[in-house]
Amino acid sequence: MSTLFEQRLKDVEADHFALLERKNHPVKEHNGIYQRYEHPVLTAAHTPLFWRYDLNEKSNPFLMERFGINGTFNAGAIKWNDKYVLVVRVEGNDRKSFFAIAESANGIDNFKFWDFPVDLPETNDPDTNVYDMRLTAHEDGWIYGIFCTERKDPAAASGDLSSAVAAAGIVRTKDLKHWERLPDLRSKSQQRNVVLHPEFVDGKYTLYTRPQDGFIDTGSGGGIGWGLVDSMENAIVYEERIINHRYYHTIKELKNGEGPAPIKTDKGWLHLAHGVRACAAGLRYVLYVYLTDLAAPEKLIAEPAGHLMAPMGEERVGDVSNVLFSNGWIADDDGTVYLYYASSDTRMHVAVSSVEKLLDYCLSTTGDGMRSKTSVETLVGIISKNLAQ
Ligand code: M1P
Repeated sequence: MSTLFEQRLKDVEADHFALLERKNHPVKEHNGIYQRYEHPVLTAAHTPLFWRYDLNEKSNPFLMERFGINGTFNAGAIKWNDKYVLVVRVEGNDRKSFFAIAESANGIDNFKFWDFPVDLPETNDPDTNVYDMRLTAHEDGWIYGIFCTERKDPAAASGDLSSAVAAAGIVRTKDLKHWERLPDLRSKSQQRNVVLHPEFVDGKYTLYTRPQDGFIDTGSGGGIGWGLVDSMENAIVYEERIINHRYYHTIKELKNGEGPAPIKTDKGWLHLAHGVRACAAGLRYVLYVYLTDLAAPEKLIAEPAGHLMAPMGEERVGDVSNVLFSNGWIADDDGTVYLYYASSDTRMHVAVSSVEKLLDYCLSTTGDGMRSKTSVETLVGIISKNLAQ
């Protein structure tokens, strides 16, 4: 007769195997811009069993989880050795996030985690929590990872165990295995959602920033900023200019932030970002795109009104509900774009589009006129054109 351990192991292994081998199929969606897929590409249940369980019957007779995983989300992305590779924010039940790499041959299913999480070096001021890495294959030959590093606010009143300070941590690698930690970005304010532009601009490294007054509130700062930096080994942003603003009564009236590094196209730099507004249900995070000038990437060319993607169905529910967030996408040589997005700080999904479609969306969708009247004018223009045909 088999033991409880053996029975459970068989069951757990069978379910894990089935999950990792499961095929993903496009769902019927009619917007014409992108294609969602039926299943999330990564969930907590995708993490290896040998992370979560002690697989020795003697020391774990009930086959209990010894290291619980709460979520797998907000992943950076890169094509590497012909594989679609995600640097995933894995959050344990202990609320600490760390990075782990998962790869897939086709970008839409069968993602598998590498055996060990990323060995992320610390600075002299250890991070309490690290998350949301943006990857940039820079023209200087390095792959940079910029992430949020969070530490307790040293100025917090005694008894305040929530106030934190957010800054941009920086690592670089040539093989995704060995990561060199560089000093954190220095700037005037706290930072989250910092992203490195892939090319030099005026001979300098260029960062998309998100200056913020506090840990949560962007306050008088806010908007997606742009700052030039002399060296990534001692990165200091002296001046930040807001290049993508927040506006009253829009999807980004409360805050916004750059997503992954922008994609270079013949019509300009294609950007993906998140916008946040407050409502009775709390904060609502959606994804939007905008296009900037090829020669002057800080200059806005086009920005369709409203969101590209908003949470729907099961995406709306999770650890932090009503959130879509993206910090990774991959553009293949044939122009296919794999947009990796997380829902509700819980799981990872993919939506597939193309550079051509996203450019058409950007350039042919009317921008936000900021009033109900202007929205109706846009709609009437479409109706009249269609009915006249
Ligand atoms: O919980 C939603 C998101 O909140 C933060 O994003 P932002 O800085 O724009 O508010 C981040 O903590 C992000 O990780 C999280 O998904």
